[in-house]
Amino acid sequence: MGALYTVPTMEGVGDEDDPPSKQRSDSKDDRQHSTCGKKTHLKSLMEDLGLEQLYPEKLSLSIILQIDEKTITDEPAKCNSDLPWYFLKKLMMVNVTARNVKCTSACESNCNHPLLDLKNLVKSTNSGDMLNPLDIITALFLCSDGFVRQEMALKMSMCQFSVPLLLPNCDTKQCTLMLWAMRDIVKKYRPQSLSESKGFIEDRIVLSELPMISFVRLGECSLSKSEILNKLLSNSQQYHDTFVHHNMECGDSPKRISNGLVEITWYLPCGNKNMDVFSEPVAVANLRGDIASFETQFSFLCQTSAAVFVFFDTLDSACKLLTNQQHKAQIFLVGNHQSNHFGIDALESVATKLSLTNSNILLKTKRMNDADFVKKLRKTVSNVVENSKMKMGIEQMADIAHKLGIWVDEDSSECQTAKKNADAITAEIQDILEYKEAQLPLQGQIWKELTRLEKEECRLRKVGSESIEDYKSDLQIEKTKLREKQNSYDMSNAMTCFINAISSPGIERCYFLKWMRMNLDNVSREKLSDLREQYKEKCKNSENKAEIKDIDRQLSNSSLGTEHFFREMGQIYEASLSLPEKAPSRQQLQHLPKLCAQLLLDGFPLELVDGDASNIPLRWVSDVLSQLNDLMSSQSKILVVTVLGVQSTGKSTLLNTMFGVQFAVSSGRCTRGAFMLLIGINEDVKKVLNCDFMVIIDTEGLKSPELAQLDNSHEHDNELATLVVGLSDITIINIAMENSTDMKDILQIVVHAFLRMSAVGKKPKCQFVHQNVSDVSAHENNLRDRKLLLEQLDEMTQAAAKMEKKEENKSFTDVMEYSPDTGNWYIPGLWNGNPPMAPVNAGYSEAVYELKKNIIQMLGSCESSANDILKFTEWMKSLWNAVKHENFIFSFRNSLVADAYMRLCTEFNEWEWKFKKEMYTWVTIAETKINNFGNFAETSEISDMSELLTQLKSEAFTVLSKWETTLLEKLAKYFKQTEGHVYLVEGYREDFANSAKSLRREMECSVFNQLQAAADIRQGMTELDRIKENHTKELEERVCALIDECREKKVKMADKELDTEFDKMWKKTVNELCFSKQKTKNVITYVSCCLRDNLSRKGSHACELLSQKSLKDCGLVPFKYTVDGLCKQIIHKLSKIFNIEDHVKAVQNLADCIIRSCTQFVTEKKNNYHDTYIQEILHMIDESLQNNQDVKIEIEFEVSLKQHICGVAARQFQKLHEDFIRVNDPYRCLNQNKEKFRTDFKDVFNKRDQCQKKAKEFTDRCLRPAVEDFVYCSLGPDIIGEMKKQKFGTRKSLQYSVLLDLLSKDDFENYLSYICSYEEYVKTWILNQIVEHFSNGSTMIEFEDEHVQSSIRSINTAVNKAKTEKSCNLKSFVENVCKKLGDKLVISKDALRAFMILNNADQEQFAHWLTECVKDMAQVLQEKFKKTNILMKLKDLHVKPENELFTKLIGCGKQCPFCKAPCETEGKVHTHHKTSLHRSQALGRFRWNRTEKLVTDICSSSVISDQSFHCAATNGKYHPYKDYAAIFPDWRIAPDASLQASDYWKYVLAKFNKQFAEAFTAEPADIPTTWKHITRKQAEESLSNI
Ligand SMILES: Nc1nc2c(ncn2[C@@H]2O[C@H](COP(=O)(O)OP(=O)(O)OP(=O)(O)O)[C@@H](O)[C@H]2O)c(=O)[nH]1
Ligand SMILES: [Mg+2]
Ligand SMILES: [Zn+2]
Ligand SMILES: [Zn+2]
Repeated sequence: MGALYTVPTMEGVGDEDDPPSKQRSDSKDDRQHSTCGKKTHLKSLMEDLGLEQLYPEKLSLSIILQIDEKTITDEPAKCNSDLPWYFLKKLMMVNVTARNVKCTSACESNCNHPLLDLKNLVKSTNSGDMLNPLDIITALFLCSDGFVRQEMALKMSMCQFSVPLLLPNCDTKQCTLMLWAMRDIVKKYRPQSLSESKGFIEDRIVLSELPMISFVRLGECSLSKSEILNKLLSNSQQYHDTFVHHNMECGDSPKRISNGLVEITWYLPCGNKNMDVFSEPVAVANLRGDIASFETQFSFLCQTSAAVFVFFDTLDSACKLLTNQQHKAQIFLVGNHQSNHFGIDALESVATKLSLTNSNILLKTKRMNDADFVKKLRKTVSNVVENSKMKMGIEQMADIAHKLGIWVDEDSSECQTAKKNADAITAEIQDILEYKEAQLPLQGQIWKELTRLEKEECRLRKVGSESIEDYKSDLQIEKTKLREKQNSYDMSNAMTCFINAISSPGIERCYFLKWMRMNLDNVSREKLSDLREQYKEKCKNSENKAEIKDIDRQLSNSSLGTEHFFREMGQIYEASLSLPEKAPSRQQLQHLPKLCAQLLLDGFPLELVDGDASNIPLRWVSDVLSQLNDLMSSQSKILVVTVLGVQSTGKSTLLNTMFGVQFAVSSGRCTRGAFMLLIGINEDVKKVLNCDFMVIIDTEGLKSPELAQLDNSHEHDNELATLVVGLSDITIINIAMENSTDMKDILQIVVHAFLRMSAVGKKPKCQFVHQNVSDVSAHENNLRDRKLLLEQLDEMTQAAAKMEKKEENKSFTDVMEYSPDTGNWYIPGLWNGNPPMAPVNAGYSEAVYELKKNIIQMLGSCESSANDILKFTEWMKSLWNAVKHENFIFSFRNSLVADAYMRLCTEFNEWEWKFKKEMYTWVTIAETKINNFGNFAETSEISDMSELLTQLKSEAFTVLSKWETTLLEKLAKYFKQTEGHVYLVEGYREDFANSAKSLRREMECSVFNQLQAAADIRQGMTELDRIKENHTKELEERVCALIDECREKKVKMADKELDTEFDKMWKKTVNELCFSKQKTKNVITYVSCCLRDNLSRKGSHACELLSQKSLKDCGLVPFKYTVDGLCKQIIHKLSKIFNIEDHVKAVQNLADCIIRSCTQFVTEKKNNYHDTYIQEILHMIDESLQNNQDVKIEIEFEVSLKQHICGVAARQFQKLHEDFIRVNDPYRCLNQNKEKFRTDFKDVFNKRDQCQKKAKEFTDRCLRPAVEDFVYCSLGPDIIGEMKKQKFGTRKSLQYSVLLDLLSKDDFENYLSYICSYEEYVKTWILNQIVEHFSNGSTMIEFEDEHVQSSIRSINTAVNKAKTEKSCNLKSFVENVCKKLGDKLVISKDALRAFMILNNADQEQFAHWLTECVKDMAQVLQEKFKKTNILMKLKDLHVKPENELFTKLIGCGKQCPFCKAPCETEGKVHTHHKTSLHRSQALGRFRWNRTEKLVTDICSSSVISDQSFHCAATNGKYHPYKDYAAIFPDWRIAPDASLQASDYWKYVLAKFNKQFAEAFTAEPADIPTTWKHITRKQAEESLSNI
C-alpha cells in the first residue's frame, strides 16, 4: 500500500487524510505487528473493534435491530469494541451525533488527575489510541451484509452524512461500488425550474442522473479538503459536517483502513434562490487518501465525474498520474499558496500539459480567508454543474466499475437471480389499476363485497321485515358464491412467480422482496408522490371534500406494493378453504401461511388489517400467526407496541426511528390498514422484559373528522383504533396537531377504544407523544396543557361511556392507568432546518430514544399481560368479531376471558363445596349431640337444652364466619396471582364476593333452623321418654316379681307355662299402666297462623283474600293460574296487542317452579313437624317471587299460590307429625318390645348365660341402625363430591353435557321435555346421571365401607375405653359406651331401654362378644347395602345429592326473556344473566301472527337487528330489540360472534321442525336454507364454541 509514495511526512499539516506511511510508523501499530506476527491492518483493526467474527459481511439486520441491554442502558462506550455498536445504535435512531464515538476510559483517566502535571497533559491530548470514525464506518460496511449496508446508507443519508461510494479493502486492495447499499435512498428536491410551479422531483438517488463533482488529494495537502467540502455544502445559516474531517471528535486519529474510501453525498436544492447553494442537484464525491496510492479509485472518479478537483501542495512527480487519465471529467487544481512547498512552476507545467485555463485553477492566497475561498470554489462548482453535459446515475457507474476491476455489491448470484425474478414481475406493469385487476383479482371488488357481507351479517342493517335467519342464511349463501367466484380464477402469472420467488431460500428471498419493493415503488412513485402531495395540500383546506375523496380513491388505486401481493396470497388461501379438504388446489396452498410466518421471523411486516377493504382476512392471518407460533420456540412471549394518531403526523417515522425498522414513510396519506412486525429480544434482557419478541404495529392515520365525514371512514377509524388498542400492551398516541378541536375529535376515537378495552377486562397502557414541540422547557410549560388534556380526556370518557352504556366510567383514569406527568412526551421537529438538505434533528432522535427507553421499561414491568402469539391471535379474532358488531361491549366474546372465567368458577365452586361439605358434617354432629342430649351425650357440664342450643349456635356462627373470611381471602388471593389472565375477570370479582356472602347468609339461616328444629323436637320428647322410662321400669319390676314367683312355685317350668304366666302378667300390667294418649297438634292451625303473619305485611286486601278460603280446602287440586274478574277485563283489553296466553304461561311456569321446590322441601323432612319448616317455605316463595319480578303478578295470585302450597304442606306435615306421634307412642313401643321381655324373662328364669345373646342384641338393635344412619348421613356429600368431579364442575359444563346427551339420544320427546319443562328434565337427568354413575363400579361400596369401618373403629375405641373405666354393672358399662359414641352415632333410646332390662350379663364377656358381633355387623351391613338399589339409597340419604347438584347448577334459574335459554352465569348473585346458547324463538312457541308458522329468529341476532318486540314487560308496546336492555336490564344478550354457536339449535329445529309445530299446534317454520346443511357433527362442534 502506498509503495510509490516517497515524500517524507510533514509534521503539523492540517490534512485529515493521513498518508499511509504515517500509519506504518505509528508506534502502536508496530507494537501490534511485532506481537501478533502477520496480522494485517484490517485484521488488527477488526480485532480492536471486536468485529473479527463478523467479517466479512456476516452482520445481519436481525442482530442490529434486536433489543438488548445496550438498548435500555445508556452507558457510554467503555472500550474500542463498544464503538461499532454505539455507532450503530445511534445511527439506527438517525442520531446526527452517531459519528462522535469515543471511549470514555481515555478521557476519564485524564480527568482523574487532580495534580498539575503538564507533561501528562500534553501526552494525553494525543489521540493516538482513538479510532477514526471513518475506520469504524469502513469496518462496519465490510462486516455488514447487503441489507445492513442499505440500512446504514439510508440512515446516514438521513443524517446528511456522506455515504461510501467505493468501499476499499486494504487487505485485498479490492474496492467495491456500493450500488445496492444506496438503492434504498430516495430523495426529493425542487430544482430551479420547478420553483414556480411548486413541483418537485422525487427519485431513487442511484437512478438519478446527476453531475458528480469529485474531490481528491494529490500528495500532501495543507488544505483540509473535507472541511472545505463541508463548508461548500452548508448554507450560510447552518454549518453541517457532511464529511468526517480532522477537527471533529477523533477525526484526527490516523486512518487505518479507510484510505481509498470514496464517499458520496448530494446537494439538493429546495427551490429557494436565496437559500440554495446550488440551484441544481449535484453529487459530491470525496476520495480519502492520496490518489497516487489509489489510482483505481481516481480513474473511476475521472470517468464518472463531471469535474475532479485535485487538492495539492506540491505537484512535480505526480503529474503523470493526472495526465495519464483518459478523463471525461474536467480537471481543477486546487492549491494552497500559503503552503511552504507550493511551487508555481510545477503547477504551470502540469496545467499546460492538461491544457487548463485560469478558471481551472484555484489557489488559496494570503489575503483569502476560508469563507472567501469557499465562495470561489462554490462559484466554480456552480459553473460546472450548470454547464456540464456529463451526468450519470450511480447505477450506470457499475459498468465503469467493472471495467476498472472494481466489484459491484450487486454482483452476487442471489442478488442477480432475485433481481431477474422481480423484474420479470414488474416489467409487466403498465397501468397499475389494470394490472391489479388482471393479476390480483381476488382482493378487488370481490373482497370488498365479502367484507360488506361479513359486516352486514353482524349488523343486519338491511334486514327490514324479513325473517332475520332467512336473511342471514341468504347472506351466507352470497358469501359462499363470492368465495366460489374467487376460486374460479386460476392463479395469475404474477402470483405464481411471486410465490415461487418467495419460496426460494434465505438470502435470495430477502433480495427478491427488496427488489420487488423498490421496483414497485419506482413504478408507482411518480403518480403516488404527486397524489400524496396534492392530498396533503387539499387536506389543509378541508373545503375540497369531493376532491380529497377523489384523490384518496386514486391513491388507493394507484398504489401497488408487496403488501398487495401478500394480500392476494391471503385471499387465495382463504378462498381455497371453502374447497373440499382433499381438493388438490387446496392442498397446494397449505404451505402459504408457513411461508409468510418465516418472513415475519425474518423481520418482514405482515398486513393485519387491509385498509382498503377495511377488514382482516381472519383465517389467513390467524393461520400465519399459528405457523409463526410453531416456528418460534414453544411459548415465546410477546409484547405489543402500537402507534395511533392522525394522518401524516409521522407515526411511521416515529416507529422507524425508535426501532430502526422500515415502515413505509412518505408525506401525504401513506400507510393503509395496520401492519405488524417482529423484533427479537436478546437473551441478556429476555428475563428482564419477560418476553422473547416485541411486536410493533403501525397503523393507518386516523382521518380528521372533516375528512371522515365524506366517506364514513369514522367507522373504519373506530374499528382500527379498537383493534390495535386491544392488541397492544402500550399504545403510543401521536399528536401533532396545532388545532385543538381537531385533536379532540381524534382523541375521542382513541378514548373510546380504551373504554371498550377496560369494559372487556383489558387495561392497555398509553403514552401521549406531542410532536414538533422543541422548547427544552416544554414539559414545564405544558403543565397547564396537560391538565387541560386530562380534563378533555375525562370529558371524552364520559361521552364514550354514554355511547357504550357504561356510564359508571367517570374519568379517563377509571378506564386506564394514566398519569399526566409520566404519560406525556414532547418531541421536537424531525428536521433540523429545511429539507431536503436538513439532517434529522439530534433533539428528535434523543427524545425518541428517551421515549423508547421508557416504553421498554414499562413493558418490563407489565408482567401480567405478557402474551404469546396464540393469545394475540385469539385477541385479534375476538376484537375483530366484536368490532364488526355495532355494540362492541355486548358483542365481545373472547375465549381467553371465557377460559379465565371458567377457571375462576371451577375454583370458586370447589371452595364453596368444601364450605358446604364441612357445614353438613358439622350440622350432622351437632344434631347427633342434640339427639343424644340428656341421655349419654358427653356434654355433662351443660344441663339445659337451651344452653346447648345457644352454645351450638355460637359455635356455628364462628365456623360460618371463619368460612366466609376464608372464601373472601381465597378470592382475593386468586386475583393477586399473575397467571391465568385473572385480570380479565376482574369485573366478576364483586359478583363472586357477593355470592360468598350470600352463601354464608343462606347457610347460617339453614343451619340455625336445623339446630332449632332438632332441639325443639328433642325437647318435646323428654316427657315422652320419662313416661317410657317409667313404664319400662314398672314392667321390669313386674317381670322380676314374676320370676321370683315362678321360681317359688316350681323348680322347673315348661316353656309353655312360662309363656302363659308372662302373657297374664303383661296383660295385667299394661292394663294397669296409664297411657295418656299423646296429644297431636293441629299442624294446619300453625300453618294458617304463619301464613296470615306472612301476608299481613301485604296489606288488608291480602288478608281479606286469605280469609275467603280455609286452608283445609287449599291445595287439593293442582294449582292452575287463571285470569279472572277485574284483572281479566283489563288484560283482555290489552290482549289485542299482546298475547295473553304468554302471560298466563309465564305465571303458570313460575308457580309450577315454586311449587316444585317447595314440595321437594316438604318431602325431605323426616322426624317431627317444626314451625321453622313452614317459615322456610314461605321464605322460599317470597324469594322466588322477588327474583322473578319480570313476571307481572297480582296479589290474588300470590295469596292463592301461598294458600295452595301451604295447604299441601300442612297436610303433609300433619301426617308427618301424626306418624311421629304414632311411632313414639309409649303403648306401641312397649308392645313392640313384648317378645323381647318374654325371652329375657325366660332366660333369666332359666339362668341362661346372656352374654353372647345380649351382645348380639345390642349390636343389632342399637348399634347397627345407628351405623346405618351414620352412613346415610355421610353418603350424600360423598356422592356430590364425586359427581362434581365429573361434568358437574360448573354450570356451563353441566348445560353442555345435557345438550350433548340430548344430541346423542336424538329423540324428539326428550327435546320437547327439555324445552317445556327444563328444570324437571334437568333434575331427572341429574338423578339418572347419579344412578348411572354409581350403578357401575365400586365407588359406592367404597364410600359405604369407609363409613362403616370408621364407625366400627369408633365403637371399638369406645368399648375399650369403657372397659378401663370400670363400671359397676353392665348397664353403666353400656351407658359408658354410648356416651363415648355420643358425637357420632345416634342410638335409639327405645331400643336401648329395651335392651337394658333384665340385664345381668358379665361385663368382660359382654365386651368380648360385642367386638365379635360388631365384626359381623360390617358383613351384614355390606350385604344389606348391596341389596338396596341406588334409587332406594338416594331416598334415604339425609343430604340429597340430586337436589344439591340441581340447585347449585340450575343457578339463578333465570331464562332468556326471549328464547328461555337458561342463564349460565355462575354464583347465586350476579349483576347480569347471560347464556351463550340462544335459540330460535320457535322453541319458545313464537309464531307469525298471520301464517301461524313458527318463528326461526334467534335472539342473539334479533338484538342486533332493527326489529322490535312486544310483550307483557313492554306493556304490549313495540320496543326495539337493540334496546332490549331498557326492558330487561339484568340480561346481557350477546350476538353469536362465531356465527356458529347457535348451530346446535338450528340443527335441532331443522330436524324436528314438524314435530315441534305439531307439539305447539302451529305451522312448521320456514327453515333457512343453510340450516338444512348443518350436520350433526357441526351441531356437536358448535357446543364447544360456547
Ligand atoms: N416537518 C416535520 N416532518 C415530519 C415530522 N415527522 C415526520 N415528518 C414527515 O412527515 C411525513 C409523514 O410521515 P409518516 O411517518 O409517513 O407519517 P404517518 O403518520 O405514518 O402517515 P400515515 O401513515 O399516512 O398516516 C414524512 O415525510 C416525514 O418525513 C416532523 O416532526 N416534522
Ligand atoms: Mg404511516
Ligand atoms: Zn335468548
Ligand atoms: Zn343468572
